[in-house]
Amino acid sequence: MRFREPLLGGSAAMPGASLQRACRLLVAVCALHLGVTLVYYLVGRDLSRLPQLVGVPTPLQGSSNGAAAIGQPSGELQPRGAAPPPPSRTSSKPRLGGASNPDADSRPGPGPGLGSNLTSAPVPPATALSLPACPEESPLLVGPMLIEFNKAVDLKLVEEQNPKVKVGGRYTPKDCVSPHKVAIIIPFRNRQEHLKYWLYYLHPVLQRQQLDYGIYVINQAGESMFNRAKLLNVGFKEALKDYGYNCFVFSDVDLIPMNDHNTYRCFSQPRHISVAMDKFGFSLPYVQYFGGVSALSKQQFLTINGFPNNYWGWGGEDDDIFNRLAFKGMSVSRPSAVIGKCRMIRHSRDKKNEPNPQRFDRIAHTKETMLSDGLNTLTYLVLDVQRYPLYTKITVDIGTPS
Ligand code: UDH
Ligand code: NGS
Repeated sequence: MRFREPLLGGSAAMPGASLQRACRLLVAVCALHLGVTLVYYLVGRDLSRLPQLVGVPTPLQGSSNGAAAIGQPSGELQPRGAAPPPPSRTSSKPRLGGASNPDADSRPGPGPGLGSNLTSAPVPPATALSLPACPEESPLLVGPMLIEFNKAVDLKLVEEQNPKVKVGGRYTPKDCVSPHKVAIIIPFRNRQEHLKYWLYYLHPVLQRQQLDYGIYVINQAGESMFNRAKLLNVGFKEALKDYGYNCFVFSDVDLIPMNDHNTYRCFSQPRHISVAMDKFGFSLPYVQYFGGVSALSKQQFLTINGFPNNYWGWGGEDDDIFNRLAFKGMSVSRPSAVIGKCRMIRHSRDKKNEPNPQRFDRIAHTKETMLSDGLNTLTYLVLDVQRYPLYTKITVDIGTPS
């Protein structure tokens, strides 16, 4: 009571005036609080959304999965076990690709007559704006997986088991924006049975890894000597005509990872993925080994002028790639031998892929040849593009040994 009178002043005579005054004060304080809250909300909202709006990727470098020195796999052990689930089309006609044909390279989307269900913007802008970035490590991973090749794969079933995979073998996570826009390039000829296993095992893994990916099977036309590295160069160029991929995983068709923590994405240094193959007793055959499955960012690939085009037949091209990386001052990033375990589908040697007698001489000269043999001299003719439900198959004439 004592304090009320001075506070009320001249209006002390009005009944309930002190209550009125107190209410006004309360309203003012509330308004101020609301205003401050609003400002904080707006500022906070902008900050958290900026990276998604402009598609700022999580930096490829500095990951916990990151670089290990060549031949010194980084430790990233992950326990637990789970088996993955077990295991059609559109087309086009010849066009030139490669350095000799700038037209083909500037194709913004699939060419005339191509099954062109793929778009260059798989995430509609409105959706992309409201999605958070995918976490650094996917929460969907299960760890070790049982891999076996004793049951035939039915691709129709694989399609049904992977309903979120779009035509051409494209997938984009629905609930988050992945910074890893990965084109997976598979060199190929007459290995359909192996491809079926690959699709059956890899699609679920790649989705759990929350990658924004597409599958490209680069099929060498004709009967001449096989050329793995040149097919991979073709895959790089052709995939970029579909979408803004920033990462390229080059995978043999017969290699399956045994642990989904072995992420098929790029790192600050070129990544060797198949580091512990069953056929080598789950370890590297030699420290410079870079064969099987590897991943290079677009920039890493461009820095080494792509892969060599002139390794016809088996062997040496992966060593040449390793040399290119070394000459450009890069190191190789690897998962641990536990995470990097993988199985190879056993098979006999393919016809027209006999050991290349020139390979030792070639790898001795990578330093000079890498400047004049690679992406800048790549020529080929695309004969056909098929967009199957689970992969894009590009049939290509890459010529014959010169
Ligand atoms: N490839 C084909 N078709 C071929 C040759 C190679 O698709 O005719 C592809 C396929 O993706 C394969 C990759 O190129 O996984 C590498 O082929 P490679 O022959 O260099 O390697 P791979 O590990 O075989 O398949 C090594 C020789 C096997 C000898 C086995 C003797 N028991
Ligand atoms: C090396 C080859 C590599 C090949 C590796 C593993 O000797 O191209 O063996 O081959 N290098 C040379 O021949 C110069 S594998 O056992 O997987 O067939 O990748």
